[in-house]
Amino acid sequence: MSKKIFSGVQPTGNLHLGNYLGAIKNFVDLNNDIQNECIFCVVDLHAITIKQDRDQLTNNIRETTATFIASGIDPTKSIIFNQSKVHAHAEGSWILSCLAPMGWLNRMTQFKEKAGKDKEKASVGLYIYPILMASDILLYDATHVPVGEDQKQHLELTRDIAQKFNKDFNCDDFLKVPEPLIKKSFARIMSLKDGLKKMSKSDPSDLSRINLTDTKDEIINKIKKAKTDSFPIPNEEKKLIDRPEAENLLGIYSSISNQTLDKTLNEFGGKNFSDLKRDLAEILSNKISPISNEIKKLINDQGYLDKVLLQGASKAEEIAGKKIEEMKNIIGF
Ligand code: AQP
Repeated sequence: MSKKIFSGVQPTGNLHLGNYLGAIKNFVDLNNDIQNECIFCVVDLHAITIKQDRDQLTNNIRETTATFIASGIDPTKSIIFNQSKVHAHAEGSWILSCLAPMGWLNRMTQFKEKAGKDKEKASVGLYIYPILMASDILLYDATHVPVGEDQKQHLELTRDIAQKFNKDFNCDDFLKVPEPLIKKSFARIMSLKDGLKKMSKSDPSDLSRINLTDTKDEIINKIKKAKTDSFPIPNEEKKLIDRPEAENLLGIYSSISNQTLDKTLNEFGGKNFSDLKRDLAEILSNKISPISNEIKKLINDQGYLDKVLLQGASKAEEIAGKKIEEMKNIIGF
């Protein structure tokens, strides 16, 4: 069955292994299925919900685009563009924010995590971030949205908003209710320094994550320094309870080698973490180094990256521009 895919990544620098295994690797598989129509967005409007440096933001938009292409997304098959170039996203977001109740947004855990204790100082944009995400997805009639597990709640909100719009305006099925595509296992990659914290671009410690631009030596060093515990590796999944760092490293190994956790536990059960770390560093550098080299090459070709984004924006505008006009008509504008 053909799918209409939409997903986005924020150009906030330091794209990492969590972004790759949780999202971008799936984008590539979906791109490779000729039946699918895929749209991958560099969500720069989302990025400014937190203060950004001007030049850094411009570079990060290009670097995220380069990462998509270097990972295997073909810009001649899939649409790649940056969100701020298509006006309908912001317009749709306003319309949907007039319909989504505050109570729904108050439940969003990502806002609570990102705003932290000082939520009075967080931007209003950060609070309504999930509504902009709903607008992104619904404007393209996306049937499926590949995301990491951390975005599941936002996607459920998108579904609720679509249903409410259709009901409030009596326009059955006008906004398509999308399905999440979340990997069943290892959908949340954790920090290398703390197995209870998500691997994240904004973690102040670079040792907490494998960046997609890391060199082979950096990868080896980070895996060597990754936190573990003092017990040997078990051979059964149930023995990983309360061992988040062990579970994370074994999960990363399984995910990058496309094998089950059971198989990895069979391979390493009873061995020391130094054995797992040696093999993990090798398999990661074999996978990440070609992507990293390609990103560095593409970044030097700004003209090409800008052309990909411009052509993508023009195709995206055609789809989203039509949908927003229909939406405005339904409302009565
Ligand atoms: N640790 C993770 N494990 C699995 N998937 C992850 N994703 C992010 N972190 C992990 C998935 O990557 C996609 C793009 O994420 P994003 O850039 O839009 O925003 P994010 O989730 O806020 O990413 P970060 O790294 O955590 O950024 P900061 O530090 O700025 O908050 C999404 O599909 C996400 O699920």
